[in-house]
Amino acid sequence: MAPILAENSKPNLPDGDNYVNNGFVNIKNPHLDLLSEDILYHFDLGTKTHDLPLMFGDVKFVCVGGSANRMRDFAVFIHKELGLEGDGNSITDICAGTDRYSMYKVGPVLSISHGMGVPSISIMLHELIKLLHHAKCRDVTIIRIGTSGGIGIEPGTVVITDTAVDAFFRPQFDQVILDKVVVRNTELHRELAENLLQCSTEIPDFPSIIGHTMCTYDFYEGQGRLDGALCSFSKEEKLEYLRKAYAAGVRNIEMESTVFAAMCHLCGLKAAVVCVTLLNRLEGDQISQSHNVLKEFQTRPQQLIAKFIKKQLGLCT
Ligand code: R2B
Ligand code: URA
Repeated sequence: MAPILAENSKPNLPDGDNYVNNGFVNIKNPHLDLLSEDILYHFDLGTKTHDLPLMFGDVKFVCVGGSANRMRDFAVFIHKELGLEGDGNSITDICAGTDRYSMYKVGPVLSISHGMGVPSISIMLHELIKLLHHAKCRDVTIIRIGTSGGIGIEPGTVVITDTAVDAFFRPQFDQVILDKVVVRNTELHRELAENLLQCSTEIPDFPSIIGHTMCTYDFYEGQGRLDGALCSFSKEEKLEYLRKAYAAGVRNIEMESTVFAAMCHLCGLKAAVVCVTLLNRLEGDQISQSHNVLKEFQTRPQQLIAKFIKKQLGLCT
């Protein structure tokens, strides 16, 4: 069995505060200084080929989400919401040289897709955090906007995550490094979550709540679904598990929040997770709402984040 190590989640800052490093991200890799060039391979960007401070130095908000189309839609939406000049539809994909991720910049907002699951978002986050470092960005807030399965709540509810938990309801992310398991803290920024909940009270069109979000490594067996290609448990066992999750404070299930929370926390990025629920998992497994309903649901986290960003920029009260 691999040794299990608990990682000190605090960076080596004098006052031990993760979020104090003159607002810069905390890169924790001494080897990076030895590179003559850093190639952000999956973004098709690099420190020698691109002027990263010029391209990204003014970024204050990074919004990440699974689908490339949704993150493009968000870029167009936030362009309109911020009242920026020009046609939002002419926004171009900064990562057009690769089809791994898409990235759009709209004023101080960066909108990036991360694909599905922990490995995909983790690769994106390594390169994004290095990008923010190379670009000398300061005081950046990062928010994952996504979809999820709800537990015991009305479909269409937006869940603002207070703590990301694993499939055993533990607030931790187990990162395998060489032949060891390193346990990382999945704390999210409490004040940011409360701030987002406060913003949500000003959007009466849909319910928003704060709760724990469970992150799994799979959509089917990993989330207790009965409708995958493989299933070895009964409906009663599934419901018992989901009810246990509910009792532990879990209100929704998705596939990226623990690694997102862990990496952002270690690097001192203020981070939040805001996901809409597409169904109530106590009622079923299949996502059977109409295309139009699902499309509208997916705009909900975007509406909330747009309101938050506008408030932060002093564009609304
Ligand atoms: C939510 O939805 C995706 C699976 O359908 C996954 O990326 C997630 O976290
Ligand atoms: N995304 C998930 O990971 N699970 C769901 O049930 C719905 C969306």
